[in-house]
Amino acid sequence: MALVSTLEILEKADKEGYAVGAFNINNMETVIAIIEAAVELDSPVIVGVSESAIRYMGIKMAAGMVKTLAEAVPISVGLHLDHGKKMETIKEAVKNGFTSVMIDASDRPFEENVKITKKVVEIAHSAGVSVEAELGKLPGPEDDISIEEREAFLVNPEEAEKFVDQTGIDFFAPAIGTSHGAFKFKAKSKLDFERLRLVKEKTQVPLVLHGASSVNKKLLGAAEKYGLELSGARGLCSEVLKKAIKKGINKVNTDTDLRIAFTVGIRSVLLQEPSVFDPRKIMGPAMDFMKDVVKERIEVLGSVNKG
Ligand code: PGH
Ligand code: CA
Ligand code: ZN
Repeated sequence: MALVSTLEILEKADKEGYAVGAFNINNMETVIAIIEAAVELDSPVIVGVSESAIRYMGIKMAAGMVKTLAEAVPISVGLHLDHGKKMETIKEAVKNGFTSVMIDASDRPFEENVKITKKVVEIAHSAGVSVEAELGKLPGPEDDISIEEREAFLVNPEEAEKFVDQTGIDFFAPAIGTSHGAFKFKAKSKLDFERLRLVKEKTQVPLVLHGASSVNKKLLGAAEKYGLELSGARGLCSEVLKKAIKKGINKVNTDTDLRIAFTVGIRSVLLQEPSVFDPRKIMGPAMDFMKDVVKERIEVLGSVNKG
């Protein structure tokens, strides 16, 4: 079917108490892996395109691939601009049929973030496109900061309420303790659930969890097997993620797990079969590894048979 409104996908998830995966794409193989996995589990799915992915493949290529594939399958597929920073990219995404955009002005002071986000809401809503925005920061564990400093990075629930009211955004990404990349936690994964509960109570909109990759044992085992150096890598475990979904998370962003799976797939061929030089034989296993990741995620998120 044609692309489906991201807001519609998320409002249904909110009402029924599950989450939908938003998976970042970098090339055709990622798009196929994500959509095939979702089709096989009859799950809705959101395809995320970042500004750097747009620089890599062009917005027309990204949007074209997703739209073409979405039209050929029976599940709901949303197309989302992830971490939009520039007004120009927001406008391009709206023009190219994205069903939602994220404006990420979370590094600006509150009032400025409100002003920028309001402008994006005006542009996007006039084209029927929904909007995500973020408050707080996602630090890396490599940022050597104290617990108090880390707390200060997290979303303030009162501010979240004001922010959602004043901007009119459709879904909201609160910083509650995750970070982007393969090195999220020094020890066991941990989120600020009380903060999440308050944000949900005060905003009443679908909530988004960034930096949600699992970097799980299976991926790390495969990485080690094929010589991908990832020592010390740690992601969000599925129990913690499931609890976050119970408390109001409806969109779960995954990029790092797919990057690891892709690289592991490529390495497995190149290491084991030195005479292979057919790109399809190199990329094929990478797609299979990514499909596995997407399926595993969909099962944890509870969106099986909700397609
Ligand atoms: C993400 C992805 N994209 O917007 O938040 O996070 O690095 O955990 O995959 P990960
Ligand atoms: Ca940010
Ligand atoms: Zn993110």
